[in-house]
Amino acid sequence: MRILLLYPKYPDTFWSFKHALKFIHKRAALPPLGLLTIGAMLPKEWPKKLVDVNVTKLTEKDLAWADCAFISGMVVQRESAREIIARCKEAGLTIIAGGPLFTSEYDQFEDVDHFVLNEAELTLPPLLADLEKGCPRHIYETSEFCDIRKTPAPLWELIDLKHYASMSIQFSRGCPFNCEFCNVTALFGHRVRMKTAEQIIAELDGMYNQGWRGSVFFVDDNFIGNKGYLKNHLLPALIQWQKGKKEIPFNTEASVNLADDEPLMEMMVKAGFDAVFIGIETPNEESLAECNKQQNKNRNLLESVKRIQQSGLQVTGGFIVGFDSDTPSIFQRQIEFIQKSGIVTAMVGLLNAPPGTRLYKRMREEGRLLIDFSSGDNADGSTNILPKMGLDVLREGYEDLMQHIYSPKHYYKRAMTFLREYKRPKVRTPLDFQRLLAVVRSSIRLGIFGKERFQYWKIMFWTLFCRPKMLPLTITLAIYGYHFRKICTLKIAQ
Ligand code: B12
Repeated sequence: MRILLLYPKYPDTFWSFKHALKFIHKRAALPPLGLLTIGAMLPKEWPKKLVDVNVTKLTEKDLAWADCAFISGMVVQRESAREIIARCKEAGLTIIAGGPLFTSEYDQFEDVDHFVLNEAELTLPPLLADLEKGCPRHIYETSEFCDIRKTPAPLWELIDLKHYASMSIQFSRGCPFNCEFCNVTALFGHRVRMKTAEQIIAELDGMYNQGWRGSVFFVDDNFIGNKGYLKNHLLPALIQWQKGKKEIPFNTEASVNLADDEPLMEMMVKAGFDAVFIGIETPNEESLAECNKQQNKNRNLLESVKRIQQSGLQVTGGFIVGFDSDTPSIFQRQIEFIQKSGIVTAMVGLLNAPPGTRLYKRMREEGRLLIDFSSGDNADGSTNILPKMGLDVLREGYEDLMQHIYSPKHYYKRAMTFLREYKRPKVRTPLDFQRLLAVVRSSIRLGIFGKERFQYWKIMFWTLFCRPKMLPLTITLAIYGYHFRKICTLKIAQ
């Protein structure tokens, strides 16, 4: 069987980084790791071609070549997934779909022949066996969680690495916490399942041997879900792996209790980590209690963020407005928190209730569910629930908040707060030709033609004189700011 592995297009969103990628001539932020992993699970002798439509076109020739299409995607990619499915159907291919989009809403896709839902480690082998017997079913699903120590390494050779700004790798799945709005535990469970340090090293070797020298994102739901294994096995192995090489910068996602563990932060920085995404959600203690965000409660969140930044890890953060306990004063409180924290990349969204979450169940019971699904884009200002403060007040407050924190004046002020606090990590993103050109491109686009030109040169000169080694990071932050402002303008115009 000739297999086409297909990854749909992202819309222009906060996380697409579309407007920032242009500066470094990259076509997408990250590769489709799920599909690369599926590729490695399929029989070796089946010829495979991966088309990520974020980086290249799906041509008629591709469709004519293949017998079967394997499609992946997240909810946010549903429109493009529909178009791709229609084209595959027209071309007469057998269509097999899996991944988060289809696990959440497979009943919306009539033209798919076989759904391989949940974790493919468990649901793909029965499909392959049934295909061999000539009697494949329509749906393969499971309520079990697999042992990811048996997950094969992604087939990096299926993609052209140079089109991506960063690579990704997955060490663990699942999260020990139980936040009411989060679907991670519904999708991946409470128990943190981990790959072995040896598997991770083999995966890193795979991409390194393929020529990759840029940053790597550990796409774990909570990287510090098992601190013991990290300290005793994975981090020592990563520290060892970096030796004798041009070191690779890592980043990941973790819970805020990372701030309580100085030795862990030190080891992470030593292993090459320079940034971490944290679900801060809200400075409102009642809202944290309402959504059961235990790990954020009863602590000085601002101090925690500072401690992490001072250890050498940039904090990027997720924030939510629209909890039942929020009053209209929340917008100003969030603004003050975000500005003081120096969290430059602050993803703020309205509270949503994705299917499968406890919040979804509660909203349905309370008759407050507006639609059955959420847009899938956390930062588009939409929600599928009726908020206590009223939709209009929430939307208006949200738009003002976003315009405030991403206005050049406040964005650059926040960047400066961060740069003052941040301990420069020892591993630096390698400066390739495109990154050098990005310096020129940003000085022209932001420094000459941009609305932010005054703030741009102010921060550049400040960095040059006060923290010269941070200059590449300052340029990156300026470019991100440009992307975020474009997204805000776009969403507010809609
Ligand atoms: C990395 C990541 C991203 C990257 C995307 C990188 C990329 N190109 O894929 C970035 C940072 C850009 C991102 C952004 C967002 N993400 Co995201 N992201 C993740 C994360 C953390 C890891 C995904 C991953 O690579 N996993 C590793 C691979 C190996 O696993 P996998 O893709 O799930 O694949 C397995 C199965 O799903 C299945 N499978 C996958 N594809 C296919 C295809 C076929 C044919 C088959 C048979 C099986 C199959 O088999 C694989 C092996 O088990 C997940 C959480 C998670 N733990 O998965 C969230 C997740 C996928 N993201 C999610 C969301 C909502 C978003 C955002 C909308 C908002 C946000 N959370 O911030 C944005 C939107 C993106 C955009 N551009 O607008 C949701 C998706 C929910 C849904 N039902 O669609 C998840 C599940 C997190 C969550 N809490 O709900 N994300």
